[in-house]
This record gives sequence, structure tokens and C-alpha cells, in this order.
Amino acid sequence: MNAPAVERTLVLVKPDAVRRGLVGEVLRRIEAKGYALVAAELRTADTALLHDHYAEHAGKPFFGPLVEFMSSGPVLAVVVQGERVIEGFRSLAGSTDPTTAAPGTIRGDLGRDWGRAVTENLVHGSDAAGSAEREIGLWFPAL
Ligand code: DAT
Ligand code: MG
Repeated sequence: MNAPAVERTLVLVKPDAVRRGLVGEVLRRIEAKGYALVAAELRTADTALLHDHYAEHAGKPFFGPLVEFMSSGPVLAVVVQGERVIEGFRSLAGSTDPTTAAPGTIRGDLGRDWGRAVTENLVHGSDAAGSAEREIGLWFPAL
């Protein structure tokens, strides 16, 4: 029998959530779900890191505003661990557009469109095993 799939994912509590004092609320939901915090660091990301992090979106119309927003203040970068945590955190986060994200999710309960479309949506979570490994390597090279 296969061992349970313990995974790690990269969560970013984005600058809008940090500014609004929602770090504790986001971490509370992660911990309440039963996931473990492996590493956490509050830092203001530079443009080079964000270009790497969001490489899949380079060239899209929202890429410039996204990088500008993400470098506008500190983010809390967190490595979270647990069985199926990659899809589990995406479920906690809710869909990309906070206005229509389901109630009960981080984005659905705490976010909305403040006039900058869907760019400001409180949290990032890796979307697959490969991107989790890549993103954890970018933000926490020592892990
Ligand atoms: P997610 O963060 O849900 O994985 P994504 O990877 O498609 O979403 O996009 C990365 C981020 O870019 C997203 O969290 C917010 C921003 N974004 C996505 N689509 C956008 C759009 N149409 N306009 C403005 N910002 C957008
Ligand atoms: Mg994504």
C-alpha cells in the first residue's frame, strides 16, 4: 500500500491581507484545518523574485499590475504541510475572483473587488506538486 501523500505547498499572505491585519485569520484557518506550518517569513518581495514566481503569467495584461501589487508591501510566505495540502489550501482559499469566491473561503469571506479587478485576493497557494516544489525553492532556498 502506498504511504499517505504528505505534501508541502507555498502559501503567500499577500500585501492586501497583511495591510488589513488578516495574517492571523489566514493562519488560523490553515491551522484549524489541521495543517502544519513548516516555515514562515515576513518580507517584501523584489521584482526579480516575483517575475520568477509568476513566470506562467508573464506577458498577460495583468502581469505588470500584479507584480507591482505584490511588491507594494510585506507578504508572509509560509510553507504548509499535510496530506493533500496543495488542493486543500486551494479549497480554503477559494476561487481567484474574491467577489464571487464561495462564502466560507478566505477570498469569499474576506475579499472583494476594491476597484483593481481580481489582483488583490489576499492569498496565494501553489496549484500542483511541481509548482509547489518550484515555488518553495524560490522563496525558501534553504529548505
Ligand atoms: P490563483 O491565484 O487563483 O492561482 P492565477 O494563478 O490565475 O490565480 O493568477 C495569479 C494571480 O494573478 C491571481 O491571484 C490574481 C491575479 N490575476 C489573475 N487573473 C487576473 C485578471 N484577469 N486580472 C487581474 N489580476 C488577475
Ligand atoms: Mg495560480
